[in-house]
Amino acid sequence: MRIVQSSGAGADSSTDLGTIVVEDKPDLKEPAMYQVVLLNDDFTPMEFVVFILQSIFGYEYERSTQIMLAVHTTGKGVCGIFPKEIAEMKSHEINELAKSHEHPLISEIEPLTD
Ligand code: TYC
Repeated sequence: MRIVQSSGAGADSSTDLGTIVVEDKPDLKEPAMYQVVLLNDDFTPMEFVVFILQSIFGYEYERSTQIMLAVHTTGKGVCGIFPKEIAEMKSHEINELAKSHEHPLISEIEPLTD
């Protein structure tokens, strides 16, 4: 922020334009991005994981099945990348839904480093 004192043409206060506050160009930064990571376990039904991926991330059935199978075979997998607050919300939603259905499914968030 800069403060600019401006006085008008004359010396008297009738032409004084007062003080102007000038905002500098805002320092805009890209938000830090986070991955929502789904962890495999031996008990959560595959259909429930597919349902989670469809309902929380909006993936089609086929894409949800691919992601679920990738997690099932490799142990974990990224289901989406979002600004921190959204990643936190989605991960929380997954974990709460899983708990309410008594499945051990867990998701985590991880900062995306470049
Ligand atoms: N491994 C589970 C099963 O065989 C399915 C599963 C997939 C569980 C992905 C969790 O994040 C997961 N029923």
